[in-house]
Amino acid sequence: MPKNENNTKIKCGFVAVVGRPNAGKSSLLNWLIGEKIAMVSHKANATRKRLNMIALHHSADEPEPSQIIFVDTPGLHEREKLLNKFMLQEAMSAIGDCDVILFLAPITDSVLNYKEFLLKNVKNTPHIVVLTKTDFLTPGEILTQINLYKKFEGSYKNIVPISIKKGKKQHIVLDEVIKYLPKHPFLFDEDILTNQNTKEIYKELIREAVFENLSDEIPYETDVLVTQVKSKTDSEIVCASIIADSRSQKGMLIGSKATTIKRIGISARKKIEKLCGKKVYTDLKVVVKKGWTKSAENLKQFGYV
Ligand SMILES: Nc1nc2c(ncn2[C@@H]2O[C@H](COP(=O)(O)OP(=O)(O)OP(=O)(O)O)[C@@H](O)[C@H]2O)c(=O)[nH]1
Ligand SMILES: [Mg+2]
Repeated sequence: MPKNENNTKIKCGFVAVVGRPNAGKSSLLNWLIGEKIAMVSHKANATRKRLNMIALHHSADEPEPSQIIFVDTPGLHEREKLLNKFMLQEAMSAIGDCDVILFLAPITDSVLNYKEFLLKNVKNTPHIVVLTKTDFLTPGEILTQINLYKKFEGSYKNIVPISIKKGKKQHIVLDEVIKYLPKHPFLFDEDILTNQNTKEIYKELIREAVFENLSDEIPYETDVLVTQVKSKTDSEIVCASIIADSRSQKGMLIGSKATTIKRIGISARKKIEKLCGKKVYTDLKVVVKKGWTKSAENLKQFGYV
């Protein structure tokens, strides 16, 4: 249990990280906590479910370290499919149930997305605007973009332009977040990076491998169910089913002479090995569940409750 229950100077709280699909939310969180836990893709709508990622940070302005529980969320978007409705609901729940919000938008975006977010933040929770991917613009262009947000001054606490590709400036985001956290004992042990269970984390890494190895709609109609993780001292065996929406998608996931499924397996294995630091063996099979993205029962079975 956390050891700081009687220390009234300690800060700890939940920080929802929200923004449109592909804004760079999951990348920013992996970068902030220094470990690849959340799946990332150049394809939009990669994250489907909330994921807590926990940082312990000692800001120079604070007497004690603080515990920040970041909540990664699916991108804010509207679509008809039940899975997409679930995804939006996940993001909206995080907005409604946190102490601070990081609103992320690529620096090149129009401010329209921010205006829409303000309407969604009905509790008026303190928020910081994080303008991502600044490596795409020159310093002058960055200033011009920041100025577009200035007409909303008074709505946000601060604007932080950031690129995860340039330098190690994590403390700029972390110091800013801590200012608005409540005084509260730590909710998790100090060395924990996430409270997500192993199967869920491996699921995301295998999904990332699927996103990397297949094009078009297939990744969006695919999910992963980790059925078993056999953990030994120096190795892990990860058994998982890749769920496809049709027989033809199953064929494409497997590929000619099983080349695609082998590629997915190798890519997933490397990602999991990097995280757990052990030798990993993956055992993947493809299962067809027609219409799963529209079936409440299937969604529940795959963890989207
Ligand atoms: N050049 C550049 N690319 C970035 C930066 N941050 C993120 N990206 C890229 O942006 C793409 C989307 O990143 P994600 O972290 O998956 O975005 P997301 O907001 O979590 O997306 P969803 O989960 O789909 O909502 C990936 O290809 C990242 O590599 C950055 O600072 N600079
Ligand atoms: Mg994401």
